[in-house]
Amino acid sequence: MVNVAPLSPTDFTQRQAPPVIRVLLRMFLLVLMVCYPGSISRLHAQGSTPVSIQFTNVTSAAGIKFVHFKGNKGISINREEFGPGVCVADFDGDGWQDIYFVNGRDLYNRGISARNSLYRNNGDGTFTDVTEKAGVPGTGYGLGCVWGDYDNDGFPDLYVTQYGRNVLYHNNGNGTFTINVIATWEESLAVVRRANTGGVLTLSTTTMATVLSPM
Ligand SMILES: [Ca+2]
Ligand SMILES: [Ca+2]
Repeated sequence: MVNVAPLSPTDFTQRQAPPVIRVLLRMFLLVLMVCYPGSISRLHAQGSTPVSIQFTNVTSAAGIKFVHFKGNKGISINREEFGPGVCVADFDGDGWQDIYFVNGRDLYNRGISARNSLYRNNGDGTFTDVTEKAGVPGTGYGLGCVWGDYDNDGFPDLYVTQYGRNVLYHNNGNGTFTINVIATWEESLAVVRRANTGGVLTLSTTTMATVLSPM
């Protein structure tokens, strides 16, 4: 939906009114300018009032219950302060964007359970946690994520950067994923692009770049 800003009086004379009306309005505005200096600028100010945009927190109403666990023990270290990643894509091709949240882990053996979450967009303003069915809980302390269809099968695949080892999930196209690659370096950022690679998707992270060939 496009918001249309209100027209100022001079905008109206230039774009909307019929020719005869435009001439009359211009004459009227000319009289105003001569007889009442400053009146035109005041009319402009009244006609260009910015549109107020407000947001409402609908996280709970949308069914999203994900809470990030940074896993610190006492004072946080860098890894725990980097913050979680989130990435959005229509993983099941139904036309609605779905959300993947990356979570931390308990690295101090306290028995605290935490996993990443994939929320499928139901198309009615709500989401359903399909992580278990999809098989994408992550395999370690998560930092970032990115979607990209590296094998050109029409379904976006998921790459998760983690402390320890990264993981690449292949989208099977039926709502489930299969682990394809577990990289050996931890990264905090991943970028997928398809430029100057002959159609092959290139995955770049903060400290390395890997070309992923179609399966
Ligand atoms: Ca979808
Ligand atoms: Ca794919």
